[in-house]
Amino acid sequence: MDLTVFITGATSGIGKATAEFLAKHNYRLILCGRNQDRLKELKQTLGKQTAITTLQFDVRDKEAVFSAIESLPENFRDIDVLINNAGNAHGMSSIQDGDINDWDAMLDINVKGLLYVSRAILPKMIEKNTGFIVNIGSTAGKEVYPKGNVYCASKSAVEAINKGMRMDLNQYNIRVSAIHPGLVETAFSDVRFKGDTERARKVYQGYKALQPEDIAEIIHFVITRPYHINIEDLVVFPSAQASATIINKK
Ligand code: 8X3
Repeated sequence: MDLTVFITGATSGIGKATAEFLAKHNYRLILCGRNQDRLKELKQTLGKQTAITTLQFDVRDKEAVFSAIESLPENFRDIDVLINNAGNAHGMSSIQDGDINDWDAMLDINVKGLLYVSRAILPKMIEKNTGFIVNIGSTAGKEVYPKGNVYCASKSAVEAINKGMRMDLNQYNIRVSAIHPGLVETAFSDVRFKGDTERARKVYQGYKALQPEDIAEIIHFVITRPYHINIEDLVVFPSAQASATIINKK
């Protein structure tokens, strides 16, 4: 496959599964993350299947975002698809008990980070008059739930940015799409609950949660539609989930 795909948050969860899935289909991949060791490992393993380059930066650091993208080797500069996947939840508290550092982290990563990366990549897509941006949102951006406050706000922002991007980039022939997963079994809850693994595991117990590979397959489906088709908004729950708070647990 002669498409170059740029993935943020590629070292774990949905991002890693997507990198693995797309590597199998021979996409050229630019894998981004904060952890250099994990990036190196991915380059070694997936590099056996396809062309890979890695960029180590924190999406919160705008200078690092722009200089990393500017440093891309010539043969990886022509980005066809940007998957804005990096994102996390930090803490889960009532608004009056919220940790301000957690709020900053979620808004900086999930919202501002997505904007910085997109801003750095867009000029070339505009120049080429083609491209595809896939924003990984969340069902938390569709429905607020108790103690979800700022995380839900950050994902609602992704939803709004996704719509705004689609309008503004329409004249440049750039497709913009959002995928909103519900409960996906990854390290998401470990991060959210700051290493309280028992609490984290409970989130996925008693039913079959979505797996990161499920979302990877969906992303692949979305980006392989013929160019006249844009799946602009895709919401996916595990079958046992009916809303943020209704989950049929055994
Ligand atoms: C992840 C889904 O319901 O934990 O974004 O917020 S949820």
